[in-house]
Amino acid sequence: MELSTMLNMYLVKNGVAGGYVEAVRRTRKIGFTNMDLPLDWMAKGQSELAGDDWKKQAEAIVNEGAKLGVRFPQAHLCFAKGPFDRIRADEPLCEEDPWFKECLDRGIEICAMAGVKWAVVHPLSTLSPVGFDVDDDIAYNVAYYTPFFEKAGKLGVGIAIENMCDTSKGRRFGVTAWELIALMKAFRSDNVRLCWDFGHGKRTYKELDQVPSVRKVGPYLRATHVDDNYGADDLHMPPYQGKVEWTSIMRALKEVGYDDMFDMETRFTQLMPEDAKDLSCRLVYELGMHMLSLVE
Ligand SMILES: [Mn+2]
Repeated sequence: MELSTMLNMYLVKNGVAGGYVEAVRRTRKIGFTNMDLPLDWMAKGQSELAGDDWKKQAEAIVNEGAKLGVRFPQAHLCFAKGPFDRIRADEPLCEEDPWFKECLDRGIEICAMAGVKWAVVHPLSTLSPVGFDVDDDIAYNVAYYTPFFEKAGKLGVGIAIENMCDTSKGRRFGVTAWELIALMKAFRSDNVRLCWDFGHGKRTYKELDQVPSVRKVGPYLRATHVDDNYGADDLHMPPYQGKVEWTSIMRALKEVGYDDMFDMETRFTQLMPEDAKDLSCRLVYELGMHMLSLVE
């Protein structure tokens, strides 16, 4: 298991993303050598990857990484709006919007350019009239994602499907270990595996323990999202700031033989002045290294 971090700590300023090369440089300066490329911003029209010269821009990011000895083992592909935030699937930022599909496809190509091993996607939820029908949800995901996942496979990019969480608005698909494993198996491909977001796990299990689920997905786990919260809002705070059960999670990751990235997915720096971001990023780096030292 190695430490990595998503680039958002520097990439996002006041909620607006842009400047990947600068974010890579600053994140490297703190000590990180493994980075997670957030390729979801372009769907919102944000970042230099949203323009027509995206390939040139992506090359600049990859070249900067190579120059600094940085690897990009994990990435975020774009994710569609949740089922309760939309009426139709072809709304902007939803899976049937042609621009969204273009961004998903573009993201896969950028992952191939950057040597990404596991690109993370969110499960989709249907707007099925039956409601909460897991068979329907699995069929919907397989029909939608198969061409994208096959393209990723041909380019050598693995896909890791991430656990979601229910919200106050209602139940969604892809929340439990059981649902994720059933969905993964429906793709019938070694190139499709799982990502566990411990913050989403806390919001799902609340005062209950998410660790049995971490163990259950363990054999299929190829990516992680490390973030903390109090069991309600999706705060993406650094570990030990909230209620996530880190001590038993680290033990479980070791026991299942997890051997990919321990990937920091924090977003608490977005409103900070730039110099405070360096202090905060350093905190995340040191915390991550400390946590990994516990399971060496
Ligand atoms: Mn996540």
